[in-house]
Order: sequence, then C-alpha cells, then structure tokens
Amino acid sequence: MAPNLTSSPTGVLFEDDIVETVAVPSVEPKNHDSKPPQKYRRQIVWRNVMLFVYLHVAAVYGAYLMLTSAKIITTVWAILLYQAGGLGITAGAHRLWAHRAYKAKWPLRLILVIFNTLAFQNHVCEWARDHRVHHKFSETDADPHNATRGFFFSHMGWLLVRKHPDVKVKGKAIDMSDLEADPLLKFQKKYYLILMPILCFVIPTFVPVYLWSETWSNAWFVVAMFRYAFTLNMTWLVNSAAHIWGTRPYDKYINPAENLGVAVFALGEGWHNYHHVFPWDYKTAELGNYRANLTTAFIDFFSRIGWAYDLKTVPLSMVQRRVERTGDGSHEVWGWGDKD
Ligand code: ST9
Ligand code: ZN
Ligand code: ZN
Repeated sequence: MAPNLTSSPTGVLFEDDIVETVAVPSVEPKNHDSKPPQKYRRQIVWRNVMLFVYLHVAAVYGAYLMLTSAKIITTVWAILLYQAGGLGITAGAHRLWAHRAYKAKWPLRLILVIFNTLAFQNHVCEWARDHRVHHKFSETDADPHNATRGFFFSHMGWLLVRKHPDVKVKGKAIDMSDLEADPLLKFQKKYYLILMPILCFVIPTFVPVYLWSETWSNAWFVVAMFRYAFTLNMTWLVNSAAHIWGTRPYDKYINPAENLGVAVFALGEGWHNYHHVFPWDYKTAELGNYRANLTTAFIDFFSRIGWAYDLKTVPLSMVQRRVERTGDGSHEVWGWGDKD
C-alpha cells in the first residue's frame, strides 16, 4: 500500500493513513515450484564459526591492550570508528536504505556508504534484504534472526548456520529493485571484497602506526579487532536483547521492546517496540529530543544543511491511538507532553 504523505511546516512528512506495521516495498510471494516445503536441518558453517571465534578472542585481547598499553589517541580513534561504522548501519543501511525513512543527497549517501563499508556487516543490498525480511516475517522461520529460536541464535548464531529455507523462499517476496538500481550501492556491492577489508581493517590499523607511532599489535587488536567486534555485538543486541527485554508501550502483542541500554550503544536503535510498530519513522523512536538517539541528531543535522530531506514520521494522534489500543500501559511514564 502506498503511504499517504503530507508535509508539515518543518519539512517532516507524516504518514496519516498507514495502519500496517511494515513499510517496505513487497510483492506477493511466487509459488516457484510445486515441491512440498523442505524440512529444516541445521547446517553449521564452520568457516564462520572459526572466524568469529578468532574475532572474539582477538577482541578480548584488544580490550586488555586498550586498558594496559595502547595510547589514548588509539582508543579515541577506535571510538570514532565505532561511531562512524555505527552510523553507516543506523542512518545508512537501516533508516535510509532498508526503510527509506528519509531521502539523502549524494554527498550524504557517499559518506554513509563509506561508513557502512567500514562497519563490515555485508553490503547494503544484502543487509537491507535480510532486514526487510525480518520486518515482514518477524519471529517466524522466514525471519533470518528469528528471536523465538533464543538469544544466541538471534544474536550471532544465525550467522553461523545456513539460513532456513523459508528465509530464501519468502524473502523472494521482497522487492529490492529500489536499492539494486542505486549506482552507489551497485558500486559498493561490486567492489565489496576490495573496499571492505581496506576500510574495515587496513586503514584503521595503519593510521595509528603511521600517524602516532602506535605498535602494530595495539593497532590491530584494539582498533581492528576490538572495535569491529564491539560494533557487531552492539548491533546484534537489537536483534537479541531488544527482542526479549524491555517495555512494550505501543504493542504488547509483539516481542520487540523498548530497551534503553541497547539504545545507548546502538546509537538510538533500542526503541524497538516503537520501531516494529512504526518502521517508517526516521527517528526509530517516538521522542524527537535525542534521548539516546545519536542517529536522529545526525540525520537532523544533515536535514538542516539540506543533505537529508523528506524525513518521515508519525503524527502524535496515530501513536496515541495505537498506545491506547495495544500498549502494555507503560507509556504514561513519560507522558504525551514530551513529544517535539
Ligand atoms: C552482520 C549483519 O553482522 C548484522 C545485521 C544485523 C541486523 C540488525 C537489525 C536491527 C535494526 C538496526 C539496528 C542497527 C544498530 C547498529 C548499531 C551500531 C553500533 N531474502 O546468505 P546466503 C538467498 S554481518 C531472499 O549465503 P546461506 C539468495 O538467493 C557480519 N533471498 O545464505 C542468496 O543468494 P544471493 C559479517 C535470500 O547459504 C542465497 O539465498 N558478515 C535471503 O544460507 C544464499 O544466501 C558475515 O559474517 C533473503 N533474506 O548462508 C557473513 N537470504 O545473495 C555471514 C538469502 O546471491 N553470512 N537468500 O542473492 C554468511 O556467511 C551467510 O549468509 C550464512 C547463510 C552462512 C549466514
Ligand atoms: Zn527487530
Ligand atoms: Zn528496521
């Protein structure tokens, strides 16, 4: 269903008529063959298991080096890369590309594609396809990180096994033509195996060694390994912790929850009950006052200089109706007066 957009005086778009909870383009699944549904057998991908074990052991050593021998500026560099990579996921892959919650001019899209590549969470088309499938078939076998299969599966286990056949069959229902036609994303996808290692591992390691004489081992374990593993785990918490723990002020019938801890470390993506109910809101949260939501501040900044536009949000009346209809009663803790 095409959303009915109306413009507010602030340039923010409201979607008045949307009642469904998924705002991603989709088409009906085609019945590709007449075979009965395949029975699912878990198939571990040992290459991934070994790589993730190495990454996490190296990251723990990196955390130790960070606390004992790395220069402070090396830690600052690691934090900056975590924030940049994080924004490439939150403001880029998630809000801009997977949900089309706002539009961006090419300089901002270029920044986001660079930030996204240094986060190494697969190229945007793959990330957004899995994420659109996650919203459309949430907590079913077709959800790539189906949280009903437990904390570990939804956190990182889903990257260690072959996908459930339903993910692939039902995933074909998702229209990805908008992203597949984007030249910047085509470029990222085509050269991902060259660009990603350079941006995620090589530059992060070389900069501290050449610019402030850090040791190779501190640069590799702190900035490459610890920073990458930390960013990944903060992202994965949205799929695991924020699908289990927290309040459900907008819809008590779904598992995604409002989780402040996750919101802080995932740059504003922990307000997951709201996000699953109103996925087209560029804030991925009800409140517009940057409460644990660095990504919203980032998008608002670029909106002020004109590089981000057509920001979509949800009118207060629609949120209020939904809270009254399906909320768990926790909403009044912050009241209606706080909304920008
Ligand atoms: C990573 C991603 O970590 C993390 C995503 C997290 C998402 C979080 C969302 C929460 C909200 C946002 C919060 C952001 C917070 C950020 C905070 C930052 C501080 N639909 O995949 P394959 C088909 S990545 C339709 O190989 P297998 C398709 O034909 C980490 N079709 O499946 C495909 O071929 P192609 C680094 C689909 O063989 C074919 O199947 N990366 C779909 O079962 C094969 O696909 C890694 O570790 C679909 N959804 O293998 C890589 N999916 O692609 C890990 C598949 O050519 N991945 N098809 O069209 C792998 O090794 C493999 O994918 C696998 C599954 C082993 C997991
Ligand atoms: Zn979710
Ligand atoms: Zn989403």
